[in-house]
Amino acid sequence: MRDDLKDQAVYERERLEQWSWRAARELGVSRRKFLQLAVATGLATALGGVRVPSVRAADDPDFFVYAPNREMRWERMAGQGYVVPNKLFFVRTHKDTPLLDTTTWRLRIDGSGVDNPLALSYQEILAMPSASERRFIECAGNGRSFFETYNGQAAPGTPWKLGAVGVAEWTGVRLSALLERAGVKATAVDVMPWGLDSLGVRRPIPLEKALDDDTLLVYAMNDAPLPADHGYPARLLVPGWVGVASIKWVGRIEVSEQPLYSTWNTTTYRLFGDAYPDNPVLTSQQVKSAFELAWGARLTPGPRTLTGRSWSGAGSITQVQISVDGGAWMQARLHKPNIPMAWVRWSAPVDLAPGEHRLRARATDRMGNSQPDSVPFNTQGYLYWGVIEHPVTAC
Ligand SMILES: Nc1nc2c(c(=O)[nH]1)N[C@H]1C(S)=C(S)[C@@H](COP(=O)(O)O)O[C@H]1N2
Ligand SMILES: [Mo]
Repeated sequence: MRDDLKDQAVYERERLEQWSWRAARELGVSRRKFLQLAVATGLATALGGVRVPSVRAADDPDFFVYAPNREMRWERMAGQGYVVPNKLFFVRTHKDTPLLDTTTWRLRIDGSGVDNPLALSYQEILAMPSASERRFIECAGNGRSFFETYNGQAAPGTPWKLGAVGVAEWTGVRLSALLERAGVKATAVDVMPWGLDSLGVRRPIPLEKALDDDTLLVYAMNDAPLPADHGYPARLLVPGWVGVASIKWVGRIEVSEQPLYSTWNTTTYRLFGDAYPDNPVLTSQQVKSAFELAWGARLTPGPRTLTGRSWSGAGSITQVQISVDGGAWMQARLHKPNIPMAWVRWSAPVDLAPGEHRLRARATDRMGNSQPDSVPFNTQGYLYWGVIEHPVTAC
């Protein structure tokens, strides 16, 4: 008999450990690694990692729906401006969308890394100098379905094609200004925004990233108050990084002199698998390209202009090439603006004979990263950045 299991805290801790070890094992983490992570995180990490079933719900014509997630349809971006309208922007929510009331909502900033812990109201934040940035937010799992297509191995999770990305103009206050107000110490190392959703999704970023000029606490998206699904009343924008860093429904920002951990930087959002013995933690997104076409689009044969967009978490795009049916690579024309950590629109003329075709696009970014032909598998299906064959039919 384990009497101590009657103590609720002990019981809960033990069950969480059992549960999270099972989950970690399913994800291919070694026991040693798991224990290292568990020690590092005090097991507070065990919550989360809970997988929401990917049910293809309703027939919302604007999205591919994997409730509660919604994938943008790339064909809807043809002829759009630089940003994705809010009503077309993809949604990735681990569990639920909390409906928060700005009259009672507060943003707390606290932890060992600040001298003046504080709690700010919505009004107080709106009264601070604002900053606006056009940047992408992209899910680390964007492109996951292509591991099945090209590596013959499906990874669990939402089977996104390329529509779990979007650029918006985000408006809010610089996180650096908030941290300064809270008296951030020179000895602080990590900054962890906490979501007010029921899972309390949270993931730390290093202080250096938190202090970047374009890292924002956002309260408006394309000039409208942040929609509930995108984090109302406030979310983080962490440019270039995996989407999960851009925590929605933020209620607390913890600043610490010690490294911080949660399940979202230990058991998930790392690379696990044979090709990644060190299980690197995910930070920047890779370089990717997408055509503004439906998957399997039907096009009229003959000459036409193909359009698309390319982006990278490492900087602006320097070159995009396209190829039809495995033929020679041709330079696409890049259209301004070409904003780092956002995307560039491009176009290229083609002449399609009647029949089925495979379109490929590949981009290179300022750091010289160029989309590869293949990508090694990782068990959670993150960061598929290989060149994709987009099927179309001219008829
Ligand atoms: N609190 C909270 N923040 C979150 C999430 C979440 O489930 N809860 N999902 C993250 C993930 S995985 C992504 S990709 C982005 C998606 O942002 P969007 O739904 O506004 O497109 O939000 C991130 N922020
Ligand atoms: Mo994500």
